[in-house]
Amino acid sequence: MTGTTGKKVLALSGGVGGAKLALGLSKVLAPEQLTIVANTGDDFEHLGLSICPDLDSVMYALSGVNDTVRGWGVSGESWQCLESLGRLGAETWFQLGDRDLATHLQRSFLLGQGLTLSEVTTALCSALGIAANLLPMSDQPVRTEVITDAGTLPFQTYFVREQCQPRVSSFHFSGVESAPPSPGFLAMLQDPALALVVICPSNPFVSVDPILSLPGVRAALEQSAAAVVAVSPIVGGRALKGPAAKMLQELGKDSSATAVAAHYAGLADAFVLDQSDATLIPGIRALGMDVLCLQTVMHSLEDKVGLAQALLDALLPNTVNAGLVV
Ligand code: FO1
Repeated sequence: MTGTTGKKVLALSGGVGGAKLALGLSKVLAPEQLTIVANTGDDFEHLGLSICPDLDSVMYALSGVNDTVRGWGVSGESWQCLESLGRLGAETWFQLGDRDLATHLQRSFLLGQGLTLSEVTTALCSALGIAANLLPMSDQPVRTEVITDAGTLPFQTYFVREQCQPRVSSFHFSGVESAPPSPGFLAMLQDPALALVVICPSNPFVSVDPILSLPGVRAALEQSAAAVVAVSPIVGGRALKGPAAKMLQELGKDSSATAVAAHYAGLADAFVLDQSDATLIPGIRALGMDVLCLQTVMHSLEDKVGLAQALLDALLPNTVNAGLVV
């Protein structure tokens, strides 16, 4: 290990796309250097259980049990409980696998014992052998609602039950005004060692905006001495995963990395776009951001580590090393 300086990195993540970069960062930074804050606007209560999809996507990715083909949940999953629930007349549109269910049961149990969501997340991560610090954005509930031509829909109803088909016009983060950032998130925002904030390639509207909308977060990031870098979830005009491109169009914007950069203008000091989008560089520079043109499509572990290392080399030189990569 060479050149670890004690500088800290904060990653803001949604689910699957963000989790890929979070995993890469966890391979090139020492555990005490990295804090990952996950969106909890996707959370909901289902069949009496507390479901936190983005926290779980990051947690499963960091512990290597994520299903990379399906994109969510645990690999090697079975569905016997869901089938039995169906026979009992329960709702089965939100698919809870047997292995994944254990997470929701244990989380719900610990929350019922009075632990905060931060404490529960730390306990689950520790049990899964995760060294990096993963935190919910808040310990208080925030619930994303999607305003669509089919009415106002809770996020998972829009995303899973309605398969993102309704046309969106705006978003509402119910409860956000009274949801302070989680204690660990707040501490990181105030930590003088914080040198870099990475907005992962997650959906800007429903994965990142809930985090930025928490009281004080945007202002803290704007005033922070730490550099803020956002990684585009749009490559070649298409979302790497999920409805980001469709949402951009329905909101009357271009489905392009430039539109994502414009969304973060005034907040991000630098923007990362894919090498295949290099023609967009001048337009993004004109928004007042430095531009990094990197390979952002992450299929393999090498891709994830490569993007993390390239980001840190560019924005935090002399901070990381190659020795931690396993
Ligand atoms: N996504 C789906 O598209 N269909 C599902 O049935 C589904 C179930 C599910 C269960 C647990 C969990 O943690 C995540 C799950 N997801 C499912 C993903 C979830 O909807 C996420 O919110 C999205 O991936 C957006 O981040």
